[in-house]
Amino acid sequence: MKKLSIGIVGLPNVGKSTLFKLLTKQDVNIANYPFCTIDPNIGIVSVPDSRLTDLAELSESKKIVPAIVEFYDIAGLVKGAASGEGLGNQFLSHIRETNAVVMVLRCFGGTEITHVENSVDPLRDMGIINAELALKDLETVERRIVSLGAEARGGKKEAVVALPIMEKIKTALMEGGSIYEYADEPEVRSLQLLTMKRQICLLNGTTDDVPEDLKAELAQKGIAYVVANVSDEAGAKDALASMIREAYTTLNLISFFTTGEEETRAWTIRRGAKAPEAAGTIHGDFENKFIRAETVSTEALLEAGSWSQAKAKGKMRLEGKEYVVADGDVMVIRHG
Ligand SMILES: Nc1nc2c(ncn2[C@@H]2O[C@H](COP(=O)(O)OP(=O)(O)OP(=O)(O)O)[C@@H](O)[C@H]2O)c(=O)[nH]1
Ligand SMILES: [Mg+2]
Repeated sequence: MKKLSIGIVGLPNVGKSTLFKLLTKQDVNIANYPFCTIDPNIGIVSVPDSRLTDLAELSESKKIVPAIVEFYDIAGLVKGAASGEGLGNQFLSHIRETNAVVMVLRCFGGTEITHVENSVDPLRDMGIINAELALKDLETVERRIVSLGAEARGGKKEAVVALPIMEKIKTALMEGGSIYEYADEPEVRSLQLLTMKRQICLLNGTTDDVPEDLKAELAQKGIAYVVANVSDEAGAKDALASMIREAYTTLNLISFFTTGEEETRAWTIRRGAKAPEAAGTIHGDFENKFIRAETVSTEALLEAGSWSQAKAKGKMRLEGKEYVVADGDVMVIRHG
């Protein structure tokens, strides 16, 4: 995976752009005005990882290249967006290609910041957002059913197979059910459905602002969440770092490192990836030409104090094509 990308969704005026600005330090349009964001803002955030600084120090690297996450800040969704309320739902296509969704829910109280539903109720808001995401998916699936129908009548075998699956997804979406179980169908994957993306909730407010019913629902659904008052820059910093880590965990991603005098660098791969696939993220050619990788855990390398010491102490392993890369592995790829 070259980079992880995350779409920020939520009702208008709940703090999406404030979060985005905090994450990316970009000067975007923030205002106490619903629909302040119209064009999507895209920001690149580096993944905080103290192992990088430690490794760079050991290697006396000239630079550090962290893993990055791309955040998409889009307009707010309202109830009825699918039928044209607010700004409609066209802008949701901007987050079609993201790997995950951060849903911002307003938990902070007060009346000075306008709430489009006129009251603070994050559990209700979560329902509104999920329903609108499902309606957007329904549009996509219905369009696909029409084209698959034509292909099936024309005798295309894949279409005949895909059609009933698509019908089942349509039913599940209409009934507000989960469609995760269809995630591995190739035909489904290519549609990049919004409700199939992993979600993380950003509860905007203080711990005391978070209602019990919301916590219970999130626990029941197994959705990871982070509580942060995004308008308090200093206070939210740690929470945002843990949000990015949460995204890694939720998406089953890990980092491996390369380190040398030139640079110390983090690479993002899916958990379970084997050494050649990891090599392929560094350079496309390395995957096929992979021979072996000298591998040592960050911990062991730091403890040894240098490459030569790690080797001398037998901490360095020569791993082949079947090696499953572990989080924090430091690797030197040998290729043909
Ligand atoms: N009191 C309080 N105000 C906040 C908090 N987070 C954001 N705000 C304010 O809420 C208003 C809206 O924030 P934005 O970040 O622009 O909201 P948005 O979700 O991007 O809104 P749209 O782009 O219109 O969908 C701004 O005036 C923020 O300063 C918070 O945690 N507490
Ligand atoms: Mg905004």
